[in-house]
Amino acid sequence: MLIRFGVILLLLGWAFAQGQGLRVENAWVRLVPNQTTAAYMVLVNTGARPVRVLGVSSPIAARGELHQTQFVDPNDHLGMDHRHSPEMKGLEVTGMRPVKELVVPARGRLELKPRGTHIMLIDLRQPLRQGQRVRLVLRLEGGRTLSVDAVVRAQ
Ligand SMILES: [Cu+2]
Repeated sequence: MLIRFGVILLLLGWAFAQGQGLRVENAWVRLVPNQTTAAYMVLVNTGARPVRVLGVSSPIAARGELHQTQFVDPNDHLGMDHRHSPEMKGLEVTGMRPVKELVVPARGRLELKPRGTHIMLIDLRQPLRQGQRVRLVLRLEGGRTLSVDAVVRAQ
């Protein structure tokens, strides 16, 4: 009886850890003729703790990366970095760089979007098709994963 109870607790703990209160909305992959594309989504954390995304992979690509778009103010002669500025008007996209992790705040959300934080899918195995369903696997801290169903569209 005690053992059975223990097993149920373990299963509950596992189920809780799997979900961890993280959910994904509106996931999509940009339809491009290139070998590399980007994926966007809204990560919603209903849990009381921040959730860290440490990596991403997909069966359609050789490699996935977490990226941050970089901006520069053309009027700023020091070339100041505005990566985290909420006010991005007038700023020019100068490139992007891989980041080690994305943090979804407790009871908050993180939007991956064009000109912002995004997922890079590198070396696509096949050309993308409009409306195609693509699986993305987010690797979370603690060795957990979250499977995401994204749709391919032009924008
Ligand atoms: Cu990128």
